[in-house]
Amino acid sequence: MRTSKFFAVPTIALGAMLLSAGPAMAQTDNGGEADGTTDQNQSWSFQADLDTLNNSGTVGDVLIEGQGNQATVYMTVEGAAETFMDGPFPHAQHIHIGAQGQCPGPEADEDGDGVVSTPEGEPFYGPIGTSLTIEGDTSPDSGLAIDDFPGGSSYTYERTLELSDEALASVVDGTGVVVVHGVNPELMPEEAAAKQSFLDPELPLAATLPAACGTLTASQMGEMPEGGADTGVSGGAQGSNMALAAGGGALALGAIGAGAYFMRQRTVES
Ligand SMILES: [Cu+2]
Repeated sequence: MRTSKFFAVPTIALGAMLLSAGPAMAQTDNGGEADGTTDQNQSWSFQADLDTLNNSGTVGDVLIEGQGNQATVYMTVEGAAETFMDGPFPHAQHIHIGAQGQCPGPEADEDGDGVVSTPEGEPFYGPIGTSLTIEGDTSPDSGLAIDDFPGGSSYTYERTLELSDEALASVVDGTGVVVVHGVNPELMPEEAAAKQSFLDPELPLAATLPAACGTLTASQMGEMPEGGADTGVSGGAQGSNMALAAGGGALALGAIGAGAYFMRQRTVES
């Protein structure tokens, strides 16, 4: 049976069904090599262009390559706020999940202070599903652990982490949204720049304000390897599949970056 015509959603659902059938199958096995990993070998790939929110000037690209719940996140971010209290401006960044899968427009500014705060954006992109920290915990609990996030005006980010079932389901569902936070207060309306964050009264609103946002969509990179998944199940090809995915990811990210750069060049010229 060929499954290559199916999109990522049904194949992952199929993987989950096979996985739940796993223990029964393992019992009939002699138990020697029951690693159970082949059922989760389905690879997937999602990407997002991060567009500026709140006049921040911040833009970026995201690529997430995954197999089951294991995911490697590649990001490039440019034009972000540079310094905060004499240090690099920390940029909390998350995969938000489980809402409309959209980035908010200016009309989401309910209190009329001229910016769309993180709570004001939540009806569009939802709560935090994964905190894209540099190290340590990646759960929503670390959403404001600003010491654990990248900082400065431009950076690249790469981390392999485990998505929760909820986060994976949302990403696959098309409602995963990557949000980078932290806006230079000089770019904000005075009233908003003087406010403290709604999320942490110890922080200025500028530190948690959404700066860039993009909805994760299935990338073509993720659809192509599906025909090859059958061969991956048969054993030793697993490692090389992962290497291929990672290499392809880097290539794709480079291509995305070049595209974004080209677009900006055109914007400047026109
Ligand atoms: Cu966020």
